[in-house]
Amino acid sequence: MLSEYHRKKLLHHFSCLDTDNSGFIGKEDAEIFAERFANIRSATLGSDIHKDILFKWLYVWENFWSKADLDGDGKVSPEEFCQGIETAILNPDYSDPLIETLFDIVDLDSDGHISQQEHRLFFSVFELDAEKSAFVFSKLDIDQDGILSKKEFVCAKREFLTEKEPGAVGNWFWGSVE
Ligand SMILES: [Ca+2]
Ligand SMILES: [Ca+2]
Ligand SMILES: [Ca+2]
Repeated sequence: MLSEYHRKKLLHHFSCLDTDNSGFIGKEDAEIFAERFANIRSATLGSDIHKDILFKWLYVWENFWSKADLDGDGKVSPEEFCQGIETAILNPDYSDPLIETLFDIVDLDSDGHISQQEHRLFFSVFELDAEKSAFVFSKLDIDQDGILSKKEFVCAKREFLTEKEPGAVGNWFWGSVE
């Protein structure tokens, strides 16, 4: 059973991913994220850059998100989403299968870490409060060196999914849960 806070956090995450506000996560949401990430890289639709990003997002949809579609209607409901994550994190060795892809997408200049500017753009793509980006960034930047290393990014995202109660740094990964 998910704690009340955990459930609230996952539902917040769900609403970030359901970017067309259909009430479900679907392939369309993956396509929208690909388009937005192409836009911030000034890549036109249909360009190689857009195709590459779209490929990554469709990979995420087909191999991970859609796996939570228990009733097979082609879309993931909030209940299916919470249940999918709850089941996945029961494994004590749970490692986030999306993290590599997400890190690659967010690391716009491919220099191996996330800058503050990249983080702000990441928040804008997910329609999270850009004002909050600097605050969240400083929370996640554990060693305070002004960049998010892959390790800092990975740990925070993992904590977001697995931590049951408020207080963990990673709970901030997708902005304010409130
Ligand atoms: Ca479904
Ligand atoms: Ca970077
Ligand atoms: Ca850092």
